[in-house]
Amino acid sequence: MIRRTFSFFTATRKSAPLAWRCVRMAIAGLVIGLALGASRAFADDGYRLWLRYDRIADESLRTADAAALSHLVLATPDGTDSPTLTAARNELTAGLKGLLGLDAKIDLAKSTDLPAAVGAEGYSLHRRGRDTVVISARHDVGVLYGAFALLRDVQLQTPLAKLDTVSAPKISRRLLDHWDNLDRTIERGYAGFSLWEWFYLPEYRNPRYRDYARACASLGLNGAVLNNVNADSLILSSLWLRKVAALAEEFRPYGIRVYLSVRWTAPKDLGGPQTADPLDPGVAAWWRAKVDEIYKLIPDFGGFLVKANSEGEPGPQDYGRTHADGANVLADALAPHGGIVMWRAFVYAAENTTDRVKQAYNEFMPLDGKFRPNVAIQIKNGPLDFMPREPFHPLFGGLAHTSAALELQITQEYLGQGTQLAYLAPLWKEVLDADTFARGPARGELAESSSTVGRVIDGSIYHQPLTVIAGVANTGTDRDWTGHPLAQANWYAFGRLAWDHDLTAAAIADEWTRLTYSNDPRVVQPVTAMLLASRETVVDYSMPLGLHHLMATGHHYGPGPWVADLKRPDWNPVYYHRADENGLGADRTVTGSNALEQYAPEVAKRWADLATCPDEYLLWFHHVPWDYRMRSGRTLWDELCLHYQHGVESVRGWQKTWDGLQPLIDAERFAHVKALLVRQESDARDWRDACLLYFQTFSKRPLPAGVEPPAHTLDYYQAVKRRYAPGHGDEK
Ligand code: BDP
Repeated sequence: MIRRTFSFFTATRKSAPLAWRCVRMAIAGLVIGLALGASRAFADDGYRLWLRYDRIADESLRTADAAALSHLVLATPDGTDSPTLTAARNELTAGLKGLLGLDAKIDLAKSTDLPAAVGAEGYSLHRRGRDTVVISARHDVGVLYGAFALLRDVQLQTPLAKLDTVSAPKISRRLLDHWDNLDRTIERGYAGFSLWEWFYLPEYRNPRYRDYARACASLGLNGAVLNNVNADSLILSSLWLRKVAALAEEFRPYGIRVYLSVRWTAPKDLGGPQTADPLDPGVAAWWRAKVDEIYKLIPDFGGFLVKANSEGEPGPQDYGRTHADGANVLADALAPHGGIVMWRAFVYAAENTTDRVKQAYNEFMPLDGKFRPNVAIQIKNGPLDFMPREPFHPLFGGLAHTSAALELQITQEYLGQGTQLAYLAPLWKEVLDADTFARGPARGELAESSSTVGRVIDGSIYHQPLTVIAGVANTGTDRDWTGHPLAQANWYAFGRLAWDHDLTAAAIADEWTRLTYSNDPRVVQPVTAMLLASRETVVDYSMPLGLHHLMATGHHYGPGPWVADLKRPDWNPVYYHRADENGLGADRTVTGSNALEQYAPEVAKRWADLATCPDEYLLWFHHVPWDYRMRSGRTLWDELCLHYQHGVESVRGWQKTWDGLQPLIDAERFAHVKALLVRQESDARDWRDACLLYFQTFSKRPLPAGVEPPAHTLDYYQAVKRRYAPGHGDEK
């Protein structure tokens, strides 16, 4: 059509009368406009995430699926209807209509003979006869999860002939933590503003709240902490609790419970007792009354998340009390209602001169066993702070009498934020699959890799009753929810791993790509290859070989390895890389801070020895001479340079791959990702050049062959300011 119009347009010869030429040009313009408008209608803005339900093109597959699914039975022990079952029915109706053009008959029934493996939240999916599929569960929410799983199978074009699945989550609390402020900015949020429109609540409820809950439920997530860990006490005021209750109501049909971050001084801040000492009876009574008020409004309220005595936030230590004293006063108030406390282990203190990565372990290990059973200690995956790579946190496996919850970061604070592609499932799997060598009661004769972080947090090792996994959300008001179209994969992967941490990063990438883009192998293969390589690529061009925290100030976006002027020593990159004329890296062996002593002897021994320490953790644990011979046979300096170069080249490779996908991907998402990759390539070069020029002032060695010379001088990179980067503060 556009082609014909074009020839119509070019056929306008000079000799034609001017008026006639104008008419023809106007018609041509109109037709081109209509054609573009029509193609626009088919563009995909990403809002539908992985729940697209577009018609399956293959007719024989459609017919086979439609025959198998013409009758659906949703079975629970009492067989009665509920808002959650209505949500399941709506999903199945819309999904099957969209994917197959099918109007399925959906009935409710009583479930009988449920397999034990279904557990409290799982589901069983099986065929009955030729045309019926039964989704059964112990609770309605299990049916909802089963409905999403069935639709996923249809979307993935999995043959339904042998459908017979039982699936249940390994971890019971699977949460998104929103670092959303009440003014709707988001700490480390790169996809617009907060989804929660506080000012308009509780009266006006944006329909997007349901869409959010639905997306979470499709992955099996079951909770959301609504506000920033650097919390504002206002959230606990009676007015704001009504707003929270409205959100809870919107989320409830999808099985999402709400939780709140609380500020330790809330009793004082909200006009209660003029102290926040956890052992003060007035304070305990205030918390009890506040919790009772919350449960009156929100009967299924989940509990509290607390950041205390960390980065300037108040906490029980301000009153000479311990983290356990603090956590327990909240836990006692919540216990009668079934609520929990997630007490964060992300603590470090300015006045403490111990290596920062050791501080949380030192503080919490002496308290092991002193927390109430409804308290989980929420621990970031590594001992520092969501770096592109860290060894696992030694509290995993260390804490034996306390629930250890895993906190991951979905928002890419230190991995290119909303601008760069970094699929994080490989990072999370590295942690989940790391062997802690924990000596829990279950360890006995267990083989190596049986005490992984995954098995510690799911309760297999120490049998703690409370199991929690939380991901710091990457969602916001951007139309596609996550800013970078491919960052949706991180939300998806977090949810899938929260349900089952034994899934592989590759399997999840494959699923997500097929659901979100296409089942066409010409799309699936290259997109999953990019996703799977991306985290390591970001490591390569920013912080390879165990380097960490080389960030410029404020935004955590670009390089600043030279920064040495921040008020706390442990906020400065120089504190972490320790570059000098002898070499590079932090010595955390016995000759240095001995952070290694916090790990089980099997782990410590492996990482302490240069011969067995993996390259990935080398500069995390060792200060290594510039001429040290790496496994590759190259010197440390040459190896370092080549990692940076390799990172840049990988991004260039993706640019070519992505360009090749143009005919297969809708124009809108294609163009968006293409533009972001241009930016990523340029950012990768900045990282490489800035870091190598700076480290070269110590190594005094030339760049090895194959590494491109930097585009500018070190002074240039040191003067670069990245003003108003989204997510936090400003680098003046
Ligand atoms: C750091 C973030 C900071 C958070 C803090 C935390 O830079 O904004 O408040 O973690 O987790 O990664 O409390």
